[in-house]
Amino acid sequence: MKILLISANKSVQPYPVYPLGLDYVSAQIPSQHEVEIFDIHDFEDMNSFAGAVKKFSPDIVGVSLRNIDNTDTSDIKYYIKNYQLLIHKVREASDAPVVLGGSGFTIFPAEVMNELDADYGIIGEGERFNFFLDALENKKNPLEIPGVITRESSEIIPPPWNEKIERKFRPDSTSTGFYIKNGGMLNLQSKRGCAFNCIYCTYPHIEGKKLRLFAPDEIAKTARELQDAGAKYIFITDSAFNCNYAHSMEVAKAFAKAGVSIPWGAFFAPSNPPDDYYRILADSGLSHVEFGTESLSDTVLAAYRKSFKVKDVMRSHELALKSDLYIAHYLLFNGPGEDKSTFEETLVNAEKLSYTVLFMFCGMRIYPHTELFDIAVREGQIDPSQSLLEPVFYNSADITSEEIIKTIQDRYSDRSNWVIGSGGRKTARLIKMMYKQGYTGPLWEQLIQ
Ligand code: B12
Ligand code: SF4
Repeated sequence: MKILLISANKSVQPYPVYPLGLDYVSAQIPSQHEVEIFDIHDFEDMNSFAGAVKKFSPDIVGVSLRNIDNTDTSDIKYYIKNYQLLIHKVREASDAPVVLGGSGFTIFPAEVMNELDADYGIIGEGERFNFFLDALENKKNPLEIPGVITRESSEIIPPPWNEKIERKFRPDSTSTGFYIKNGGMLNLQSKRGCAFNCIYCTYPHIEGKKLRLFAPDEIAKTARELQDAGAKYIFITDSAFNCNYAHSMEVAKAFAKAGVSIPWGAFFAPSNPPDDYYRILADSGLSHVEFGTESLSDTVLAAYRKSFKVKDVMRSHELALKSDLYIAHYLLFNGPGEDKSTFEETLVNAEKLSYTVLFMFCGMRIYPHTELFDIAVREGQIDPSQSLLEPVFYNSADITSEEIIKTIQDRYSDRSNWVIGSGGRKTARLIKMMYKQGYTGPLWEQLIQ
C-alpha cells in the first residue's frame, strides 16, 4: 500500500518544531509498504500541497495533529480551522481513508473527530498504526485495535505501548532540510511517560504514567545521526529529562562517547539533584536548561501538586548557573491556589533568580483527564459535558490573568528577559530573522540579563 503521513503543524512560535512523532509512526510500518512523509512547512500553499497528494495517490493518509491551540492567554491561537482546510484539500485530491493521530488529537479525540472530516483516529502512541494497516489490508475490524476510534465509536484510552520503540530518522528529507535551515534544531526522545500528578498536566495522559527508558547508547547513536545530518542543536522532548537522574546522566555520558559535540537542551524539574548533576550534563554538551518551575510560592506549588518547593528551585538554579548553563524558568500563573499575595511572592522570588529568562504563562488551560478538570467542575467553572477543544482557562477567585499580565507589563517593561507567554509574534519574527542570519538553537539565551 502507499501510505502518506502528513505533519499538519504550521506553527513557528516560538520556532518551527521537527515532527518527531512521524519518525516513530513510520518506523513501525513494514517495508512492503511505500511511505511518504509530507511536512506542511514544505509547501508554498495549500494548492501545491493538494497537487502533491494527488500525485502520490495514497491508499491511506495519516495526519499528525500536534497542537490544538497555543495555550497562551496573551495571544490566543486556535488551529482547528487550519486542519479543516488541510483535510478538505486531502479529500479533494484523494479517496484514501484519513486517519488522525498525535498529541493534540490524543487529548481531544472525540471532539477533533467531530470537527474534522476524518475516517479514523488512533489515540495515544502511533506505533499502533501498523496494526491498523494490517487490519485494513486483511479486512479485519480496526476498531478492535486499542485506541482506534471513528466518529461513531466511543473513546477508550489504550494502555502505553509496551513493545519496542524505534525511530526512523530521515536525514535527507526536505523536511529535515527545512529545520536545519531554520534554526538548525532537531529533536530526540530519551524516554516516555511521567509518573507525577501535577494537576493541570496532559503529559501522563499522552505518554502514559509508566516510565519507559530508552537505551542510552541507542539514543546517543541517533543524536550522532542528527548531528551528522547537519543539526546544530538537539532538543530532548521528554516530559522532564531529569525525572530519572541515573538514566539522564547515562544518556549525557553516552552523547560524549558517541562524539556528539553540538549543544543540547531539555525540560527539567527544578527538584533536588545530586551536587554534580548539572556539571556532568554540562560536560557532555548540555547548554540550555528549561525549568518547569510554574510558581515561586510554596502554597501554589503544593496546590499544583508539584514535587518540589521554592528552596529546591533556588538550589537547582544555583547548580545550573555554576555549571555555566543557560537557564529559563517557565511560570504558570493563575491556577488553583493563586491569589494576589502568592502572585506577589512569586515576583519577589523571581527577582532572586539571576541570569535567567522567565516565560510567564498567565492562565491555566483546562484539559480533560486532569485534576484541574475535576476542580473546575466542582467550582462550577465548567460543565463536565462541555467541550474544551476551544481553550478554556481556569479562573482563580482573587486575581485575573488580565491583572497579572498588566502588572508584569507595567512594572517590568524594561526587562527583556521577563517574557509573557512564549513571546508571541514579535519574538517569533525576531527568531526567524536571526535564523536567516545564521543563528541556531532556541535563542532565548540572547535575552538573559
Ligand atoms: C517538547 C515539547 C515542546 C518543545 C519542542 C522542542 C522541539 N524542538 O521539539 C517546545 C518547548 C519548543 C514546545 C513548544 C510548543 N508546544 Co509543546 N510540547 C512538547 C512535548 C512535551 C513533547 C512533544 C514531543 O516531541 N513528543 C515526542 C513525540 C515522539 O511524540 P508525538 O509527537 O506526540 O508522537 C507520538 C504520538 O502522538 C503519535 N502520533 C504522532 N503523530 C501521529 C500521526 C498519526 C497518523 C498517528 C496514528 C499517531 C501519531 O505517535 C507518536 C509516537 O508514539 C508535548 C507534550 C507531550 N508530552 O506530548 C508538548 C505539546 C505538544 N506542546 C503543546 C503546545 C501548546 C506548544 C506551544 C504552542 C506552546 C507555546 N505557546 O509556545 C509551542 C508550539 C511550538 C510549535 N512550533 O509547534 C501542547 C499541544 C496541545 C495543545 N493545547 O494544543 C502539548 C501537547 C503540551 C500540552 N500543553 O498539553 N513544545
Ligand atoms: S508537569 Fe512535568 S512532572 Fe508534572 S505531570 Fe506534567 S510532565 Fe510530569
